[in-house]
Amino acid sequence: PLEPVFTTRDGGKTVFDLSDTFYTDRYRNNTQEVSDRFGQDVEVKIPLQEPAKIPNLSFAKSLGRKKQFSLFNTSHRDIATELIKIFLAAPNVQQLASIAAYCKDRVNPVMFQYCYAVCIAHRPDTRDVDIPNVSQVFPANFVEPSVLQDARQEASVIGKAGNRMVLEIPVNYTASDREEEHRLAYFREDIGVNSHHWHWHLVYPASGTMEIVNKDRRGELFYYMHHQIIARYNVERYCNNLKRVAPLNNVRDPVPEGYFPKILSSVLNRTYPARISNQQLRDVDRPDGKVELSALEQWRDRVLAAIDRGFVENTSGQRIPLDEVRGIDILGNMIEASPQLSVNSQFYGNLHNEGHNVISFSHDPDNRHLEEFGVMGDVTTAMRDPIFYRWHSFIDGIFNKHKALLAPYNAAQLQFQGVKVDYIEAKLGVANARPNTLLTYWQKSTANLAAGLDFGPAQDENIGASFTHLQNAPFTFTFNVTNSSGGPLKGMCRVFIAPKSDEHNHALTLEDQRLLAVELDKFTVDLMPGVNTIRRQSTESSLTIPFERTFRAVGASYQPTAADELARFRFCGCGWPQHMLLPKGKPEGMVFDLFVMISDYAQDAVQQPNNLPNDACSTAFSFCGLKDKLYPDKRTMGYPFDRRLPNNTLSALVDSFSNMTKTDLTIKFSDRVVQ
Ligand code: CUO
Repeated sequence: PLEPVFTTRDGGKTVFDLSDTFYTDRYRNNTQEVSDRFGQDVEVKIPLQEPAKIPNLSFAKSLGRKKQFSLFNTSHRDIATELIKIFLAAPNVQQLASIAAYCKDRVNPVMFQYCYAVCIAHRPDTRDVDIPNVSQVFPANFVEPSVLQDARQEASVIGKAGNRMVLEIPVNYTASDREEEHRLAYFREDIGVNSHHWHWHLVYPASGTMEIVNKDRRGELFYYMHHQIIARYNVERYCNNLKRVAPLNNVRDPVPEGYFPKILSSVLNRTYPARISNQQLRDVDRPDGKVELSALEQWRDRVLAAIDRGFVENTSGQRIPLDEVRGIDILGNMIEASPQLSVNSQFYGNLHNEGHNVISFSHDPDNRHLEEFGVMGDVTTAMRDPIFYRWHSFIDGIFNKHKALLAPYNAAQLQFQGVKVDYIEAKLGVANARPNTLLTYWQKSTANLAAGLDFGPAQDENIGASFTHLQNAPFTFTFNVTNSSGGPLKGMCRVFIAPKSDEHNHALTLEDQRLLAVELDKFTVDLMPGVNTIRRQSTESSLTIPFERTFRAVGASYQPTAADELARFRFCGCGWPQHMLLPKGKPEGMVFDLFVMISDYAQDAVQQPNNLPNDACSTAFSFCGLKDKLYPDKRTMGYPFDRRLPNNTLSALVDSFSNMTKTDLTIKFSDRVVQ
């Protein structure tokens, strides 16, 4: 990828001009090539300053430019941490630009992109600088490779963007219907789902400097964001008549799920290695990392024992209780693990990360074939593989065990005196729509691949590629709420859906339902005395980001409006894609419980440490938090479904508490493609 390092939100084309000072010696004799790279029609050229100090990049030598970079690999992460420190230490943005330009072609490109994006996301003076979406910078990680070949051809043969064909990314290219797991490929291989996951790990790095790692409740959010992904995946499996995913509890068992990714690695121009069906996992012993299966088992046993005992021990032997407030956060950082935030990484190890490594190298654990890691080795691509969900179900099971050992929520923790939710509905925004019947279908959309094509067209030109993804018709929630307290109240409205029955149509217990509950939205409401009617659009969800932020939506016939441009320049990719807000449902309709609870905001409110306005990007706070602020909900994440509840059924629960209610919600899937 050779796109300019920076774009700014001023609406103009800005590049940092490398033509006078050659930070990479190879360019010195080829001024023409340098100016070609940035196109002729650049409006603003910013000459780069000399870096005050040329950074010593010898620490990055062992991760070659053609090696795959993995955030799960400890030595790779240590190298990235050094580069991030260099970027963060730059005294101002001009110096940062110079240093970044100096480093860009001298270190591993994928690591560069990651470190650069982490730095942009964390420096106060780059608040207004875009982080290019990973699916545009490294499109090879997201689409079937023959499309990229066509894209290059299209770019080189057809000069004007307007005349170029929109290329089509095929659906169903990774497997056939003989493979049951392939029914979920639309979820696992969704560009928005994968780019969200990459951005999440970028916003919440496990290692780096303390100031970027040590975020409010990051361990808890690691648990919650991945827990919700597993809940969503299991619900999606029910929609496709599959049973829940089996946790990968035993690393000695062969893994029945094979996966053949067929996407290209960004640095090697070869496809990611595949994993055959029934692969046995083995000890990894490679030049840049070793891990034994027995270590995974030992760490697992120590973590589970700590949960049973109700405390962890830090490096000086002090006991720290795994209580109902801090316990989950401690466990999240310890199991992921974050070397900086784990209470004792020597003892509790690096369970989740090393599991990714063992799985991702199962095809060549000792490097005898000189193969790189499979898709599980990188946060950009891991969610494509069925085994991601098995591994994360296992990790989620450990967290859930801790939660299950806490006392069930009691009435005082659930009720909101004086508040009664009388009525809820979700309704499509079309005339004569039936309440509580929602719709999903396929949609064909277009994304621009231009930024990620080496020697492709200039940055302002388009290579449109169309792809088919799940979509839901927009809808509106309506709630009627009575406030009989006599004065105004403020509440937090928490909206979930939960499946009512499993793949055999057996009714689920509340204990099953709470682990499968999918958060749809969370927002504050002001309740005046008397009856209140609250309306909320599905597009306002606290989980999602709009399409324009997931993809830079351009194609041959696409003319961006001012609002699109604004969205593009407010680009920020952490957030569940809006088009995946609802599970697919079934053609005949699949019935869910739509659940709403209004909790007492007096107990939910968080006193923010600063008065900074909310960052324009911070709209998907349920999964991504708020930039530079505390997580804006004091309850533990997932409340009220993160702990056991005092009733056996959801009906009994909502009957016991007036501030909750539920209704049947049907999601119908229509198997047609809307352009
Ligand atoms: Cu996000 Cu395992 O943590 O991939």
